[in-house]
Amino acid sequence: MSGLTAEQLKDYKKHGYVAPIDILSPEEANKIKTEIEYIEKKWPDELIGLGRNNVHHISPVFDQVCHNLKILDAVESIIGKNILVGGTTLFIKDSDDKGFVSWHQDAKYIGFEPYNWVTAWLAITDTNEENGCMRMWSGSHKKKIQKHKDTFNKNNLLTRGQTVPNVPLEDTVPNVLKTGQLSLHHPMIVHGSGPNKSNTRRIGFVIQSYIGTNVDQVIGKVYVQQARGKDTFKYHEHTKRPVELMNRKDVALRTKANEELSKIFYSGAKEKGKY
Ligand SMILES: O=C(O)CCC(=O)C(=O)O
Repeated sequence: MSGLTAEQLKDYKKHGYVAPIDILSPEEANKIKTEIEYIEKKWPDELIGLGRNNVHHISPVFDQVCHNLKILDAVESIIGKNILVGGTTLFIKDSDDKGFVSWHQDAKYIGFEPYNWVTAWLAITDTNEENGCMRMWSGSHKKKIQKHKDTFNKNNLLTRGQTVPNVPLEDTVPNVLKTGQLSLHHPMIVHGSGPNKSNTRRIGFVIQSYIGTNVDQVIGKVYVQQARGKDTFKYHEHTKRPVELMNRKDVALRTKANEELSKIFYSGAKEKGKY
C-alpha cells in the first residue's frame, strides 16, 4: 500500500484536509467527463436535482473511481483498512453559474458517526479560484460542530443552504486542483466555494464519503459498497457493483438510495430545496 506520506498525514491532521494528491491522468479524468456528457445527452433528467447523487450505482465508470486503488490507499491512511463507499455526489458548476456552496461542516448534516470517515473530492476539470474551487478553513476541524443557519438560498448548492456565520476569510485557503487530482477533507472542517466566474464548466466528483465499517448512519439509511477489508459491524445494506450503464435494477436501487439520502439531508428542515 502506498498511502499518504507522513508529511501528507501531518497536513491532514493539522489543517483538516490534504491536497493535491495525484490520482488520474488528464485523459482518464476526461473519460469521466465524457461519461457525464453522454448521460446528460441520453437521459437529460438523470444527473439534475437529487440525481446528482449516487451516480456510482448506475455507471461502471464512476463505480471504478470509487474503487481506485490510489484513492483507497490514501483513504486507508486516514480511516484504516476496513472501508465502505457511503455515497457520492457530483458538484457541477456551469460557466458563469451563480451556484455556490456556503460555509459548512459535513458532519453537521450527513449523519455518519463516529467520525471515522473522510470525503474525497476528485477534480474532473481544473478547479481554481476563478471557477469556484472549495475554500477550506484550515484547522477548523479541531473546533466543535458550529451553529448552522438554514438559508434555502436558491443559488446555494447545499440542500438547505446551511451556513456557518462569521468565517474568518483570512484563515481560509483555496483548494486548487488540476484535472485528475484529489483532496481529502475531515468531517468537521468548515469549507465552502464561490460561483464559477469562468467560461468553462467546473466538475468535482465527490465520494461523500468513505466510511470505516465501524461508522453507523444515525439519521437514516444508506446503501454501501465494500471498498476494502471486511465489514464485521454490518450496520448497512451492502449493494452489488454495476456492470453496465443504467441497468434497470441499478437505476431502481439508486432511486431508493437517493430517496433515503433526501430524508437524511432534510431531517428536521422547515422546507425542501431542489437537491
Ligand atoms: O464542490 C464544492 O464546491 C463543494 C463540495 C463540498 O462541500 C464537499 O465535497 O463537502
